[in-house]
Amino acid sequence: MKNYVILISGRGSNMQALLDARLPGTCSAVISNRPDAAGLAWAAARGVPTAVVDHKAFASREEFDTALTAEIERRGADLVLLAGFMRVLGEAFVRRFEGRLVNIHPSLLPAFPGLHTHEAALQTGVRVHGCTVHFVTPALDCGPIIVQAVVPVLADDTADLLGARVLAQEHLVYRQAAQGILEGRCRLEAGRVIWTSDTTTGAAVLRVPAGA
Ligand code: NHR
Ligand code: GAR
Repeated sequence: MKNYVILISGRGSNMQALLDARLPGTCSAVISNRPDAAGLAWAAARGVPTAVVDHKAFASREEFDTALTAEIERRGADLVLLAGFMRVLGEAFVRRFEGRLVNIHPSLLPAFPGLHTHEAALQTGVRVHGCTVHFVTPALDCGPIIVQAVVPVLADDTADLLGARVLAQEHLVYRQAAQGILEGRCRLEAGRVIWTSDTTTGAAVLRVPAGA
């Protein structure tokens, strides 16, 4: 069985969805850069080891990245899943975990990288929005795409309503991506995502919920 770690900064609903999915692997730790992240208590209550690497305790981003690397490697992780993790990671960190470092981003990349994606989608007036699971590369929110889900943008949407619609899909596609990687059906090869076996059809990697 492979080991994976989940990196969080806050609520941890994506972390919960991953842990509830009973993935084919062992979660060796949930690690937060914020000591007060609500997700830590939930993971601990489930018997999952937790750790904090507080970014405020380090003088530079590089030192934080080094401490985070040490914590992850101490847990022996084959896969690192960013789940609402809010610190930009440096090139050395990303290179070290290349091909086994994955993020979920709350927009249909390459649209709306960065923060406040639901506000940006409403502001821009797009009719579809969604989320993206991608391998992490040094360039923020630009890595090779594993799976996406779309949702409609509705007439009376607020950022909260739209965000909740996206979040429900995040929980589904993140477990799909993590399962594929842990089972060896999805991998990064020469900067492209290769899905094998039953997931080679478009339907498997683009999730369109009923009503979208
Ligand atoms: N690191 C790299 N190198 N590449 C990516 O693609 C990354 C990454 C680190 C995190 C998640 C990402 C997202 O899905 C992610 C992808 C944080 C920020 C940010 O600006 C931007 C994007 C993402 C995560 N963070 C501020 C910072 O100064 C802090 C904001 C805060 O603490 O609230 O690091 O959107
Ligand atoms: C999720 O919507 C996730 O996609 C997003 O933050 C939320 C975290 O929720 N991630 C980012 O914006 C990364 N910059 P969660 O803690 O309940 O999973």
